[in-house]
Amino acid sequence: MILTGAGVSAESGLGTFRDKDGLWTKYDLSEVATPEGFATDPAKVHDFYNARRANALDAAPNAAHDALARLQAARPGEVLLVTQNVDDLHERAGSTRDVIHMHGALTGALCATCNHRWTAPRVMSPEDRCPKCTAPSTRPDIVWFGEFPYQMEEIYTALAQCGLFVAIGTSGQVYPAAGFVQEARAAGIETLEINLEASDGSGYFDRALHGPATEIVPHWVDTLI
Ligand code: BV8
Repeated sequence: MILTGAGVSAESGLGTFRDKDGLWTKYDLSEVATPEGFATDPAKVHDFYNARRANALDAAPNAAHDALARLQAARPGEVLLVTQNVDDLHERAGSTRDVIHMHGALTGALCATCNHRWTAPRVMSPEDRCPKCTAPSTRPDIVWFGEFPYQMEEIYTALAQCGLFVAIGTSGQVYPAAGFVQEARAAGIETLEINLEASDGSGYFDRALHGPATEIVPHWVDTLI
């Protein structure tokens, strides 16, 4: 099982959150990534995600995304990609199955009234009406702080059964994702961290490969394949 974070998309030009001049240094997380923030100022939240959706659509997958797609192709059904990222670069690199977006996706829209889901338009606004119930309560299909991540049952089942747990490009500060390495260790599963540098959770990993994902991941995948 492979958990990816913002670091895997960093070299595609998409900002990370907690690095120098990361997203959370420019925006107040509580205003743009919480249900309370959305209730207070839906236009500000839509603007935040409209900008990220545009960036993601203009970005291209990088060698790390490509290598992970190659690994999945070489081991069909054996490699589950759980991503904290809301961009679709894994899919655009060719990872079409066995990808779980535990924090949602910029390509998704959700109705806060009837829970209907549809493909998000490039630009969303608070005035948009739900295609199903017509309520003006559309939101990005993103998991905000304080909300329950998606497909946790599936993730914990895979985590308990996997032969190797790898975290790529994540600072290990956001739960429950940050706790996966501890679950793996408790189950006696080998753990590997691939990151630009040691993260907050580095101490929990058996092994670590540090450096830019576009250099480390393709080489690691080649040795695996
Ligand atoms: C939950 C979507 C219950 C939005 C995100 C008080 C009240 C309520 C909740 C809490 C609380 N206190 C704590 C919590 C829990 C909270 C939490 O953990 N808060 C943190 C801040 C303490 N978590 C939640 O609320 C979660 N829900 O707890 O529900 C529950 C509990 C148990 C089981 C089930 C349910 C919901 C969290 C999801 C929030 N939404 N994203 C959006 O994207 O706009 S999280 C946000 O952080 C991002 O989405 C991102 O995915 C995520 C993690 O960040 P990273 O991906 O790690 O990115 P970061 O910038 O931090 O790090 C980048 C890394 O890359 C660095 O290590 C860097 O070195 C490396 N790097 C950089 N460049 C490269 C590189 N590596 C390789 N190559 C490079 N070139």
